[in-house]
Amino acid sequence: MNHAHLDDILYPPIEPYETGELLVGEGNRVYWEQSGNPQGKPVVFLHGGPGGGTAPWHRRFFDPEVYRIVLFDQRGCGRSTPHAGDPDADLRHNTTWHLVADIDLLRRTLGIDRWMVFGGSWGSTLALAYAEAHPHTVSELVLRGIFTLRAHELEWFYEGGASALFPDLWEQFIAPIPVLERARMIEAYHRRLSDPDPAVHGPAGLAWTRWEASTVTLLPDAELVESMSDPASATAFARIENHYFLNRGWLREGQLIADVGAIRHIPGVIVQGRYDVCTPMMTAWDLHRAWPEAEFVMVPDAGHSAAEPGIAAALRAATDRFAASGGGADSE
Ligand code: STX
Repeated sequence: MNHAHLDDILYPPIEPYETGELLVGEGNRVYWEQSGNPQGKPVVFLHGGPGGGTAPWHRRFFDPEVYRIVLFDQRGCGRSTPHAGDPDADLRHNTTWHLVADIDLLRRTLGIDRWMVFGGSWGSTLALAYAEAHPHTVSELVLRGIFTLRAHELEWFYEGGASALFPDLWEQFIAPIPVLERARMIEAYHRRLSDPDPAVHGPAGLAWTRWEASTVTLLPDAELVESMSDPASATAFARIENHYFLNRGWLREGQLIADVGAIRHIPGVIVQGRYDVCTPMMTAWDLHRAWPEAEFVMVPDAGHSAAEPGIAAALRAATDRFAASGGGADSE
């Protein structure tokens, strides 16, 4: 993806000062890295998908003089192993609650008492799940493109709603699925994505992933679509997302918004693009109504991606504001 436009909005590119692998159980190794100020205010970045992985530009939302920036690739994707793109990938030990436990194990391994939790899209889902389970470890929440995995959110994107806006791309999304199976797209895709034969899971992974990559920006971003189109990462992204959505994230319907009382005391910012087609604003609005203490920032000319200029600016403003309010690794 081309991020030249972000040079005027985000912090300059930086490299990690430390990287490592966390053994989280069942043979899974989770890649993590730290950048910025080793004595700074800790923040953990939760990437999207699930299955998306982190990228170097994700470090750039945080002032490197102020923040101790922790990025990690969730189980099965990015630089974590085993990789869900492998033909015989086994996702039984990859659920929301495994990831929540992994986040807290990483926190304790790094010797951090409390950290800011920053997540967009699926990263916002995971941030809410983590914070509601471990509220005492979270100093602030910065959430973008709110997604809570309710049935109508999944139906909107995968069962026809968004086809009203992207009928041309929807045609490509449904192409690998025979007509008689199209009433239940998530299940139909699951059958193909779990097939070990690359001739079966390969085209399905590509079509699933390209549907999302082509609809997450306000205007088409060919480089984003290309960057997600290599077979291993497209398969991993599609398999992990589809597995989570088939299982409704192992959440009760509406759980993350219903349980927001556990985190309403935590300073929070909700950033949402008006023209977000992947995770439409209805969910951010429902969260805002349930959690009125959090600052709600609606960006009127943006879609879903964190790289949209208005979204990136709002996210940086949020981390800058919390940086100014202080708080090192051990402060309250
Ligand atoms: N998935 C939403 C999500 O987390 C339903 C997400 N959407 N697009 C992305 O992540 C990428 C930017 C990784 C394509």
